[in-house]
Amino acid sequence: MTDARPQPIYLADYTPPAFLVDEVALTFHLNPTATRVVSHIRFRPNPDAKSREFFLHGEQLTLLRARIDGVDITPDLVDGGLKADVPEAPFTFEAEVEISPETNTALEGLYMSGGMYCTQCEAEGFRRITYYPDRPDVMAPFKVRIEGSDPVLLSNGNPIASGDGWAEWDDPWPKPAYLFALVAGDLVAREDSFTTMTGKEVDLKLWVRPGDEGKTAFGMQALKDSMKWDEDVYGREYDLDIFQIVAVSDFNMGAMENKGLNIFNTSAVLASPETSTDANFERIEAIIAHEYFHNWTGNRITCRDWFQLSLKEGLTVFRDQQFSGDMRSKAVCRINDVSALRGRQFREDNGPLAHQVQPDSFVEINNFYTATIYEKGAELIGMLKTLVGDAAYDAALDLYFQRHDGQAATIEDWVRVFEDSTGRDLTQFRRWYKQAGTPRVAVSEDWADGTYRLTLRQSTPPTPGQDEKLPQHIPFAVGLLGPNGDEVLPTQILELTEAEQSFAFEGLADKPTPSLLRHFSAPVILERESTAEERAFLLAHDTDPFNKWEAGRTLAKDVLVAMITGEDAPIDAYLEAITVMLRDDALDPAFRALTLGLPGQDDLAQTLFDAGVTPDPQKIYRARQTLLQAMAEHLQDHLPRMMAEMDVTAPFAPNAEQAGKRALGLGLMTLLTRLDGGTAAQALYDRADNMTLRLGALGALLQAQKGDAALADFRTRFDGDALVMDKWFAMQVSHAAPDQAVSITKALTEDKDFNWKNPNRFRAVFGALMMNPAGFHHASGEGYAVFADWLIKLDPVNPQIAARMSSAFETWRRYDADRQNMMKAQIERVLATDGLSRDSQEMLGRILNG
Ligand code: B3K
Ligand code: ZN
Repeated sequence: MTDARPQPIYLADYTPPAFLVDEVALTFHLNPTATRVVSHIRFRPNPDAKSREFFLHGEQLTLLRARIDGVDITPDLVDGGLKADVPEAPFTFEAEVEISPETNTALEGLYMSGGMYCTQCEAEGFRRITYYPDRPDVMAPFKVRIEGSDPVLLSNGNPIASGDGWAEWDDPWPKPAYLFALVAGDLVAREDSFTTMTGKEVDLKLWVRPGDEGKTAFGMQALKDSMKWDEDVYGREYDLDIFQIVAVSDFNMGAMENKGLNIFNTSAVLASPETSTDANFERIEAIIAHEYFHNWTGNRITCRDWFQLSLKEGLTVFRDQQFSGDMRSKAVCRINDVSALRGRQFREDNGPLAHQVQPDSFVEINNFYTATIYEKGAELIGMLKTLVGDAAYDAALDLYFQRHDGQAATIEDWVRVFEDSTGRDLTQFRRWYKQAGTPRVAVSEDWADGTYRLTLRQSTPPTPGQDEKLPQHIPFAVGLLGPNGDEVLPTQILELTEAEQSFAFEGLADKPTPSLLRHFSAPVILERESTAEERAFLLAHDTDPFNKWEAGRTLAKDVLVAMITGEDAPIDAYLEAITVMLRDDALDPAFRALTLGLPGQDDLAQTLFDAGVTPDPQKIYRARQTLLQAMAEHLQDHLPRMMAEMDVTAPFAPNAEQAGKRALGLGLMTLLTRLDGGTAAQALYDRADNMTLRLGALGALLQAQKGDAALADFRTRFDGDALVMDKWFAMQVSHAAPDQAVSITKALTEDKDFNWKNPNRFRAVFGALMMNPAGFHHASGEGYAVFADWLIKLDPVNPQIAARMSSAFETWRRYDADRQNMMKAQIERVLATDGLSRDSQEMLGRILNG
């Protein structure tokens, strides 16, 4: 199954398809181990093609017969597909192949999940279903007939006809094969409908296994909200008679935007107060929106090739972030988005896996569904909007939809739309797509004669394969505050285009305090010396909510870094500032809850590394513990009253307002657990009637090493509910003390319910180990060894997940020589595994050599 030496594919080698497809008709005869797929494909030579070679992708297929224009042929079966001699004029290619969904553990192509058939074709899974030009620039309408014994038989588009044991579907919108979907199983639907902006009635169906019906109401509402929002904000109307979502237990990622038939990981759609946390509800709402929004940004306008992936993903993430901001609190959403960006994308961009938003080459495209393509891609859209302004952004999007509807487009097309509609030259802005790495912006300032001068210097460190970096076009939002905290200059967007540039603000009475990079207006790292007093001042007075939070975060970081490096830590200033902020009833509880959270261990490790200090994971862990203890003691007298105000036991509703109160209440309770030995947390656990409180209380108890009784209760209570049991697995590892994380991980892998072939369960345990840096990086090296053991075990079963999880090792060069050697040895051990997948070879090779 593996190439000895995986060969990269280059963007520069793109050539148009030799043949285009006008029509596809597929018939599926479903059978777990011997499904037959009969295809009729109408081809026509592409007038723009450079070659006339007829090649169809195909992998793991047994070809039973093939015909051209009704005449049997014997095609040339070659590596990765087939070749055949074909006429110069339009022709019909027919084939019958056999595939085995039941033994397909990679969960790509047609596979089975708990007895139900489902598909995942992005990026290159369709070639495991039948022979086809499996590339996104070949778009065609599909007709599908499904024959099988399951009661529910679904595919893309509109239902045409059905009878006992069969159903036919017609998708009139030309689509690339990666958007194909088929589902068959014993399913039940929550049904609803949506009337579009032009009065068309769309049937909505959310399909789940019998027994899960009670977890579908929230998802359906999120879908309707998304449909309405896309009409109101982007003028985008839905375009089929029916829109369906299916929940599947075994799924490699969150969800997939197949035309008219979205397939979702159960974790990304099923929700109920008893089984889902507020964070789950929020994520579900965002993913449903994301997949729905793809109908226009991804499906109607798709990508020419996979190097353009961010064209659909960056834009669609940006749109789902806008949606969440509108549905919830804009400020809190922005802070969460930036935290996720820094946690995952900055980590990627500053390590061996750094790559461009538009890469020049890849070995396995599945390895490029990354935080850089998605989240940095979304930041690029946000920067464009900031640079051109809201109205010009709307006009550009209108032009984009008008100009490229029905096309397989490129990132260049996208940027050109902005140039054409605004008249701006975006030559330099294009660098954001082609230059990897996180730019640093160093700030210096000068104050004289009523003029405040800000000097910004930008530089981007080298990344693998890209040593030279040029200045980026950075929208840099700035506001100025006077000595009494009033804003003397409201937000202005400075455009930083040179390596170094100065900006003067004249006519000021006093030296101002700058509020820099407001709203996090560009994905850069700001470098500026500051004092605890200035940070506390901004935390108290900044009118930009993002920077208000940022002031608290940087102050906490200064404190922690000083504690770790043995310098004077401004702990008191931090405790004072945070107390004032936490007690400020005028502030949204969700915002206060975020401010209560300390910078994570990985974030601190990167910060230390950037400052030339080798991070010690145990010291980082201890510093955080010490500061949390100090916070608990400092806030001691206020905790009961503040917690009572949050009224966490009010009847549950999954809205942002209540979620914010629960977040703050639980944050405070977790501090209280450090003082009361867990009494309050146990009481809350015992009376909790929703998962947010139950899990929050459990987490607090685990942290205090008092979680045994609650853990046992949790298991009994939710035995058999896979999604909740994922939490049971994850919590034990993520909250384990550093010395115990590995032994707990090992014990859990022996548990009868450790169904490791299920991606959610595997991630629950090993994703949690990644999230416990002090445990993973334990000096014994056992965290590395157990991780590598399981990558080796998973790789032949599900290479996509194995490759993705191997990023646990991406920060290996940050650490001391012992840890580096231990990690390197484990990476090499995995790489030396016989038959290692192309996916894992590429990832681990880049991690090792990048
Ligand atoms: N487009 C899919 C991701 C497919 C991943 C393939 N390895 C989900 C999304 O971004 O909406
Ligand atoms: Zn997407």
